[in-house]
Amino acid sequence: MLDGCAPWPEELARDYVRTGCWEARSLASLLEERSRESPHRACLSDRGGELSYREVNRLAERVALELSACGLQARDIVLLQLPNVREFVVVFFALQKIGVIPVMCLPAHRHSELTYFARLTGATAHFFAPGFRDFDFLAMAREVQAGAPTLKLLVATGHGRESGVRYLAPLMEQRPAEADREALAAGDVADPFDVAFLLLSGGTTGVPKLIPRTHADYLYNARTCARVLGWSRDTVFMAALPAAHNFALGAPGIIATMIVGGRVALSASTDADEVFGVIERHRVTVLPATPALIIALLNSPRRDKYDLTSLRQICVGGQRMLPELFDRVRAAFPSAIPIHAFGMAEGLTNLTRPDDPLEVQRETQGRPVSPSDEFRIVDEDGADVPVGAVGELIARGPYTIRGYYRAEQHNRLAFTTDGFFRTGDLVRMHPSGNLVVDGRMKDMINRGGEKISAEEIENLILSHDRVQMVAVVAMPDPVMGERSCAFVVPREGATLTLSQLNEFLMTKRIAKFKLPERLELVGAFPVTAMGKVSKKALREQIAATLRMENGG
Ligand code: OOB
Repeated sequence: MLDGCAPWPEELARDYVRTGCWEARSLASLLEERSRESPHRACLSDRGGELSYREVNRLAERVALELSACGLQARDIVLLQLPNVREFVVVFFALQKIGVIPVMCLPAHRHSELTYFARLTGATAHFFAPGFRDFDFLAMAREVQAGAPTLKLLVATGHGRESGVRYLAPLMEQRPAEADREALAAGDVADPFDVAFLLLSGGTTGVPKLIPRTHADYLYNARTCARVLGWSRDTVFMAALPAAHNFALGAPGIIATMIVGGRVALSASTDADEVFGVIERHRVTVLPATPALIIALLNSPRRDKYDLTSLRQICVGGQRMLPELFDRVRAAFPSAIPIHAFGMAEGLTNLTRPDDPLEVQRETQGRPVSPSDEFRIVDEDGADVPVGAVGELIARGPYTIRGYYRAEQHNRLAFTTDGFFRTGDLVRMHPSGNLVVDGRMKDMINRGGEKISAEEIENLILSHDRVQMVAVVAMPDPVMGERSCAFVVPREGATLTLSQLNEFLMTKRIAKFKLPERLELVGAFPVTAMGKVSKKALREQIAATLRMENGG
């Protein structure tokens, strides 16, 4: 396995192969097979139009050959930072064809995160969309490159003439020699049981962690999701959430759609009108969404202007969907079933089933998709809690990782000695056997499905010269679920405003969604019996303040 990754124990790996969970096929072979079997079937659409499976495969071949010619080699690691446009899928599969491992960055990531990923992995290339959302990704890419000299190659979408940058549009227009295409197809370089890409963890520590996912484990994860949801060639899956995120990529996602030979509709925007327009135009059947996106769609006054009757499943995940929201979704989209998706980039995917009793669909966050998933609900000592009681969910199985990439020390905390991943989620078992998410132990803020590590932001705030102590906690929000609030004990005689704090944080060049949205200056922090800062008390304090401000 890739250096810095923890493999599954050998005996178990053999078992996963024997029982058919893991197949000896790569992600590249998935697209090649579909392209052979159903060359003319529609595979992918974005604003630029529609592409068949064969067209996507051809484009990926061209890009793969050019990237090889630029010096990219099997097992190189690269930063893939593309929005939901066709190039995302084309480049992803081009990299797979030549065995190159992408780090699945989000368009929201900035210098700090990207430089860190590049240095940790020794990444050799950075793929980006120069003008996406009016941000100068090229200038950022150059700065990141200056701080991480392994980044030899910058690759941008579109056409252009900037020096030192390769542009994808002309690469995608190349007509490679037949012999080169054949050699590429024949020489599938990837080991199906090795790492195909690195996902990003929501992160509960000072720095985001990288999650190595193998071809076999990911294809199994996606295939099982598709089976549980009853998908077929008629499935039209819409990706409006970032395609690089596990929910939209493969759990269930784009890969699951390609496994069943369905169609993917990409939207680079989550604006309600855009989303509705794509659903109507492409007769979308499955929409994955966070509760925050669903609320925005429900609140849009323009919903009635569109024909949304093609929708069959609205998968809601990333954050808990409350039963009341479930009811609103059902009422607003009568042709669709709301599905709870409680997943994590580390692996374990829980889904409610379309044939679960209504009450179970409404009140639970689903159950693991595979019979080979093992999970336990444990107390602080690692003992199983009584059935129905709340405890931490820990999990292992054929698609749940055994360790983060190059994070040995952290892995000792994040995994049990017998290989269970500690999810940090507090759950209980519903009488139906499904899980209900009840809270979490991990120190993070879940802002509309986007995860913010409290420790990461606290470390940055602590470097401000007016700050003596800081604690970042979640405050409740009716749309986002949570937003982040920074409690600060200022230095003697100093004062600080939220905008001063955020101006300072922006100089640290981090993703904007991580900025605190409220600052509370206090004289001291409440502490626990152990003398630690009580984040629980701070969360309660800010929740009470908000209740008071909103008139009780
Ligand atoms: C998904 O993946 P991540 O890696 O961004 O975040 C995982 C964490 C979970 O550990 C849990 O704390 C929270 O996000 N979460 C949910 C949830 N879905 C995720 N909490 C309550 N209810 C839910 N339905 O967020 C993700 C990956 C694949 C599919 C869906 C979501």
